[in-house]
Order: sequence, then structure tokens, then C-alpha cells
Amino acid sequence: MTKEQETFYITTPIYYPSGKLHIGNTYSTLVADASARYQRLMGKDVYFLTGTDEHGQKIEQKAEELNMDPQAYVDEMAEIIKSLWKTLEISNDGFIRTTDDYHKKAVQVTFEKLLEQGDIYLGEYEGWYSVSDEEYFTETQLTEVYKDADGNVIGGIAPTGNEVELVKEESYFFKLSNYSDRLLDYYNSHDFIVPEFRKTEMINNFIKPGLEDLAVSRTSFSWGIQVPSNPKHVVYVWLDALMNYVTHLGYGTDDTTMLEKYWPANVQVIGKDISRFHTIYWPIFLMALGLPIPKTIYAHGWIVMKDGKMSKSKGNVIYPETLIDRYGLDATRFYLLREMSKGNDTVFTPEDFVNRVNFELANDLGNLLNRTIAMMNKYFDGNVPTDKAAFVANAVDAEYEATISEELAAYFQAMEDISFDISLDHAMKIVSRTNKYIDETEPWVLAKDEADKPKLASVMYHLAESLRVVAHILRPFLTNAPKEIFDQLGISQEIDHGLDSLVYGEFPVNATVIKKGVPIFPRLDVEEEIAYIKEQMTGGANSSENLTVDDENWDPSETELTFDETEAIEFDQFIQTELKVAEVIDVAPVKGSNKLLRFRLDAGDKGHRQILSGIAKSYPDYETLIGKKITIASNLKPRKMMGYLSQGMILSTETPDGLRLLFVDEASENGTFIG
Ligand code: ME8
Repeated sequence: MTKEQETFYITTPIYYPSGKLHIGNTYSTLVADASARYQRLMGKDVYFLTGTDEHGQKIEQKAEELNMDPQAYVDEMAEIIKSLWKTLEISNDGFIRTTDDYHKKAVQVTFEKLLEQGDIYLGEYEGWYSVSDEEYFTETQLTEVYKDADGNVIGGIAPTGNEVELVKEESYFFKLSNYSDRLLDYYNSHDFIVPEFRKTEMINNFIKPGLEDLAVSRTSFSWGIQVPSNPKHVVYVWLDALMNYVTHLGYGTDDTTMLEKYWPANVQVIGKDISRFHTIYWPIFLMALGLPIPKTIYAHGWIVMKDGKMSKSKGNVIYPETLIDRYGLDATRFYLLREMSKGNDTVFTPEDFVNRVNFELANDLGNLLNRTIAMMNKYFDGNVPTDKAAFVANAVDAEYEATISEELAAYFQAMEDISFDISLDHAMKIVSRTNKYIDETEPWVLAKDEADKPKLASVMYHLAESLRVVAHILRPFLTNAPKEIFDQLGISQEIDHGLDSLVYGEFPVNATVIKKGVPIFPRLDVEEEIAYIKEQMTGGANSSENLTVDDENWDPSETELTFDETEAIEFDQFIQTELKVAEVIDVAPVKGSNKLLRFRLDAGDKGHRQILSGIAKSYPDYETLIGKKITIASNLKPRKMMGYLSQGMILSTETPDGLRLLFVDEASENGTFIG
């Protein structure tokens, strides 16, 4: 009877298709991919799932902004995300979209079951909601609150840095508190949350103060999965999203074969910001559904920039494609997986990127391969000596082999712990120790004396063998270089071997290396490449073609126009904004604010419109504005500011003396379109 293959189910968070993914977003998927590749090479039956989180207010708003049907929008975005994973050679087995029919039906079944069981009840939610995070907050959690003139809180900022809005709507609630004790028991009897400090954070911040009932449906918008028994409700996007991990395996459908085979997940990779959802709500939902809890939730830290979070407005975003196009996929994957330390944030800098790739890949690994190939050709006609009986050991051989075994053991331990920076550190230590071994044994000296040939054979064997082993242990991380190394060493068949049977000292017999080594990682010009990456981060000139205005009266160097096309919008998008002429009828400062002026305007509408504008400091003599014709964006959604409704935006420009309004000719009629 054959032994049944052990299964390994690993998942990534499912991504919001709300914009282009940067290197930070892609990190969760890279970690899961390296894990999946490793476990496959260790002989496990792996299922690796990723996907997209397509419902909710954020996506609905995004589609609205683009004047698109939400389904058409997510269809387009899901394809873009899938193609990014292809570029990164992600080895996922499944891809779930929460708009997939089977998922929607299974979530409906789940919701009705929870309702029937009494875990969910109908009530009314009144409180704060961050659309960017799709998350509820209590007022005390807000890091900043905005008040109107009467001191009422009318807005604020969530701990995530995103704005919140007041939500008051009928909602179903999940009684989380019923499960607090069971959850704590589970935490205490399992290594559920990795790294462990996140567990303490969850207990102290959320469980100990008492879990509040969670609103699990929304009624103020419609882009979501309908509650079958009360269709004006859509399921809260996080309940919908978390369920993906089991609906993809067939939960809530007639065929649960996959669920029985792979659930509970071995590892669920997430970013630290979504720990609360995965380590509190998710296990509680599973308990309520009678399903086992995943073995490990692995919460990694964030990739941040020197000046904080990556954001387009700061001009510090770096996209994976930028690095891959110029430095290749292996260098990009290597850097990200090598640099991030378990659970902590890591700062991305162009300097670190270029230096890592240069020192470790081009210098250490690339040189080791080149030197080995060159010497093998020179001293042994390219044929790797493998007849150990004919070797004579060098003085350092025993110590060298012992070091390699130690590094290998440490590598495997770190792989099991998903501490990939440490695994890669051990792999690179084998490389640098081997380069040192060359210097210690001086093969070029041994080659001078025929009597030293058995010693030289031992050296050359160790070099080839160490490279074989290194290529194997890099396979979870790099998708091309290991194969290149095997090919150059003349052992292409190694690609069919797993890591579970890797033993040092088993270099295949009869291998002949290639005649001339080909560099696997070209050396980078440090200054040039640092400058290049920096330029890409700010959307610099290189990121799109330079546009030159050509006219004999102009000096082109003065008129060269450069802009980042990735930031450019379509003409269709531009014309969606209505710009109009408006006359100032009245203007007054807003009580309680030293920034805002409240304008009453005639913009050709039936009545007057009110717009609040943050230009008070620049116009202490604001009364002089009455009767002036200014410019406004007129079709923005009305916003509440300091208790007043603001119906549009007044256009202004920055000058050394502060903000200046854009005035138009007196002759222009109120309400005239600008464009
Ligand atoms: O949160 N560094 O999706 P998402 C590292 N749809 N990781 C980062 C990062 C950074 N700078 N920025 C973002 C969601 N991430 C939900 C998940 S799962 C049932 C639903 C990570 O697209 C972030 O931590 O906003 C998260 O793990 C992932 O990107 C997806 O974020």
C-alpha cells in the first residue's frame, strides 16, 4: 500500500481590484508562492489559492468614479491582477473571484444558516465606517475627529489613516461575544498566530475589552451578495471575502471533496493590517459553522518607504513590473523575499535593492558559478570528477563540509518556520563559504603539480556539488536561475528532483559542464541604477517617452515636456468633470475653522449653490470677492464639511503669496462650461 500524500493548503488574502498593485501588495502572494513551491518540492500535495475581493462600497464607488458598471470594472481588473501573477510566475492552483457564482451561492447559504442558528440578528448600526478599509470603527478608536460649529462629530480619521463616514442603517449583527472564550482557548492551545506578538495585540486590544457584535450586512448600497431572506441587505464584504477560503473548496455546495481533502488550511498568509479579520472574525465564523480552524495565520509586516507608507501622492510608489522589466524576475523575487524580516516592516530603498542584487546574486553566486565552470573546463576538460575513492581531502574539506551541513539544516528549519529572509541568508552563506573555500584551497596552485590532482578533484567536486545544492534550495524563491545553474553544470535532470531527497555529496556521475559560463545575473552600475529606480518612483522622465515641442523659435531644451503616462487619464475621464463659471454672491468665514470660507454662488443653477473652500488664510479681505467670476468643478458629490453641505469645488492655484482663485472674464455668463 502506498503512503497517502500529505496535503498542504495555503492561501493569500484576496485583493481588492481597486487599483494597480505595488510591490507591497504583491508581497503576500510572493510569500505564499515560495511556501507552496517549497512544500511541493518536499513532496506534499499542495493547493495554493489566491483571488480577488470584488464586492463592497469601495469597489462600487471606484466603478462609479469611472462611470462603469461594477461587474464590467471588476472583470477588467481581475484580468489585470491575473496577468500580474503570470508575470511574477506565481504557482497558484486556484483563483477565486468573489463574484463567481459558486461563491455567491455558498455565501448566501452560509448567511441563512447563521441566521437560522441565531448567531445573526437584525438591528440598526449607527457609527463610523471607513470605505477604504471596509471596516467599522467606534468613535473612541478614531485618531482625529472633525466637529461642526455646535461641537457634533461629523467625520474623522481611522487608525489606518483613512477617512471615516457616519453610517446609520438597518443591519444584521453577528454575536461575536458568544465565542470569545472558545477563541481564547484556541489561541492558548495552538500556535495559531504567527508571529506571536500579534496574538497579544489581539487579546489586549480587542478580546479583553469585550468583543462588540459585528454588523454583517449593509443596506445603503447594493454592490454585494444579497441576503436571500431580506434582499435589501447585502452581506458585509468581509464576511463575503473571508468565506472564499472555504467556498473555493466547495463549502456550501453539493461537492465537498476538496474541502474534506484540504481544509483546514495549513497556512493563511496575510498582511498585518488585516490580522483582526483573520484571527478574530474568521475563526469565530468557522466555529459557528462547525468547521475546523486553520493551523496558522501568518501575518507579515509591510514594505514601507523612507518617508512612510507608499502612496501615489507622495511619489514613492514602486511597482513590481518596474523592477522586473529592468532587473528580471529572479532579482525582484529575491530582493523582496530576502529583505523582509518575519512580521516586521521593512524599508525599501533603491540602494538596498541594487546592492543586494549586486553583492549576493551577481558577485557571490554569479562569480562562484563562473569560476567553477571556467576551472572545471581548464583542469578537467569540463567533466565533473565524482570518483570519491580517487580524491585526496584538503585540510579544510572536513570543516567545510560540516559548515555546509549546518547551513543546510538551518535553511530547512527556517523554511518550515516561513522565515524566508533567514532561509535565504543560510543559502547565501553556503555561497560565500564556498567562495572562501576556493581561496583557501587555491586550485590554481594545486593544478600546477600532477601529484595534487586528487586534491584538485576533491576541490572541484565540492564546488560543483555546493552549487547543485544551492540551486536546489533557491528553487522556492527563484524561478529561472536554479534551472540555469543545473544546465550550466550539465545536470539538467536535477530539475525533476525534489528537496525532500536532497543530500550533500550526491552530484550525478558523468556530468560535463558547458564550455563557457554565461553570467546569470549581470552586474549593475550602482549609481546609474539607484538613479533609475528613484526616477521610476516619482514617475520620472524615463517612465514615459519624452515629448518634445519642435519649433524653430523655441529652444527645445527649455520646452521639453515630460510627464508620466501611467498617471495620465483618458479624455473620457477628463470630460466627466464639469468645470463652470460661477459668480460670488456672498462669502463668509466658517465658525470654528480658520481655513474655510463659505461661498454662495450663482453657477447658472436654479438656486444658489454653497461651496466651502479652504482659502480663508489667503483671502483675509474676502468681501472683495463678491461679484467676481470664479471657476468651479460643479458635478462633484456634495460633501458635508463642518456641518455645512459643500456642493462642488472652487478652483485655485498656489502662489508664493498663498492660494489664488482662478478668475474669468466678467463677460462670461454664470454657468458657462469651461473646456
Ligand atoms: O485587505 N507591504 O485587500 P488589499 C506589504 N481584500 N503588504 C501590503 C502592503 C505593503 N506596503 N500594502 C498592502 C484586502 N499590503 C482584503 C483582503 S482577504 C479575505 C481580504 C497587503 O488589496 C495587505 O496587508 O487591500 C493585504 O495582505 C494585501 O496587501 C491585500 O490588500
